[in-house]
Amino acid sequence: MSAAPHDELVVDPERFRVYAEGWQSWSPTRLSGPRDVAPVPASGWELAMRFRPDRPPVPGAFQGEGLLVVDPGTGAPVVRYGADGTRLDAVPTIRAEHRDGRLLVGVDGDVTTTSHPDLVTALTGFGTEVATRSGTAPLRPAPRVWCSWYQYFEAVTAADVEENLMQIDRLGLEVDVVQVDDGWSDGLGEGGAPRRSFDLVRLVDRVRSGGRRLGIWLAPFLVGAGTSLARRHPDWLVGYAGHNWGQDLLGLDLTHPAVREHLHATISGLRDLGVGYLKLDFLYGGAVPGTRHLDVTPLAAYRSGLKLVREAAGPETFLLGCGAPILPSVGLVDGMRVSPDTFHAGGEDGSRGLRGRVGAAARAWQQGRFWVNDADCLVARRSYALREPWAETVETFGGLRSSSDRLADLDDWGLETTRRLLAGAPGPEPFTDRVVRAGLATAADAGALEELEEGRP
Ligand code: 9PG
Repeated sequence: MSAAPHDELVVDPERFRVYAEGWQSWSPTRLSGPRDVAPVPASGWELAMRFRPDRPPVPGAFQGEGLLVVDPGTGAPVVRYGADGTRLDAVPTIRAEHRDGRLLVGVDGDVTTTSHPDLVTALTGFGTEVATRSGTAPLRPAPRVWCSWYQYFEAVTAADVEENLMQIDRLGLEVDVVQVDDGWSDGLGEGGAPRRSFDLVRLVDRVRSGGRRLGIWLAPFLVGAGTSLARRHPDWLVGYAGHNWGQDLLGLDLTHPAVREHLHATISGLRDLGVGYLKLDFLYGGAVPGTRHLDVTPLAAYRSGLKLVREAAGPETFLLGCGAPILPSVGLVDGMRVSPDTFHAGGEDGSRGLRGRVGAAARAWQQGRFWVNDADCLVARRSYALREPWAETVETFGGLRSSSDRLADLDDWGLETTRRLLAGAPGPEPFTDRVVRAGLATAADAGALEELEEGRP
């Protein structure tokens, strides 16, 4: 980016704090101080899957996507640099560099600069103003969810889901949506149909007969480079979107009429089956830089794709964004993952840390303003070494509450915690200022900072 100088701010070199909004759900978002070094990607896939790929971060600078807030630490007011919220398809990148008691702020687009008494007021005010200006509809309460991912991963079967459905009934857990995650289908690149062993029609029936809704995971905005779709329709693809499932990923051209038709058919097909909840994952793929059928910005393409999904899914379907650009998704999803995954396959010993904690804490101000915040699923089984601090994080910062264990395996603590967190799910209202403040304190604790995933994927 060519950042034009925008402001120069006098700060206390020992005490200043910077809040920098990350690009998408999984991007680092934290409150940094003079000694903190903002993370930079170590590889191309990390740039694609953790950052804004066409605005690579500069080492030594703090970078916010659409929002950067500075507490100078001198007693002077907090200064907020932010998108004005009327055009969510144009999100400015804002960089701040510390030089001897001055923060040099550069921007590459329209930014509004305002003063505020403190960080909490600056952030909550931004949330309210952007939501109002972009015309966000009233938020709906999030359902309580059971999710297959952090127990079964891609090996999930319909029988696993049915077993847990039975347990939900037996245990009387307050679950509204039973959500099947990745593993039920070979994805959009292979037509988006269920795997042969996965009888979706029967599952929808079972779930609905108990008065619940079936939820489904899908990654609608990208495909693997080795899939049949990618081979058959090179003109549907935009560009590199990282690496997963053993192959490079390519973003779809959401302005291409044939892609739109394919997406509409896939999603309205799920709706017709009776699916009432969609976890829309890897959404950043719709916003990758590149040439598209229509000459529009990547973010305009992204928003038009997400609007199409909403239309095809119907107004009653709950949409959860994941791996999704934050500001460009405002007003188009009901819930949003605001943090990277905390639990990883094979990570029972907790050695990979509480990765989701900092992001979920830092973004607490978004709850009830942009959407319902999803901090990620509770994992409460005894074998997970970090189950207690993770449950505490979800209880404090989770607006959407979900459980992801084989319920039959839970011990007394696990079951009691799962029951309490589901029953105590907050409404779609903003968290109190006290929670937002606590979130910033958590996000500023350098010892708690999540690190980028080493060696993944
Ligand atoms: C399903 C999972 C779960 C999970 C999502 C998302 O960088 N990566 O390679 C990467 C892979 C998977 C991932 C996040 C990052 O997890 O957050 O809840 O739905 O997909 O595949």
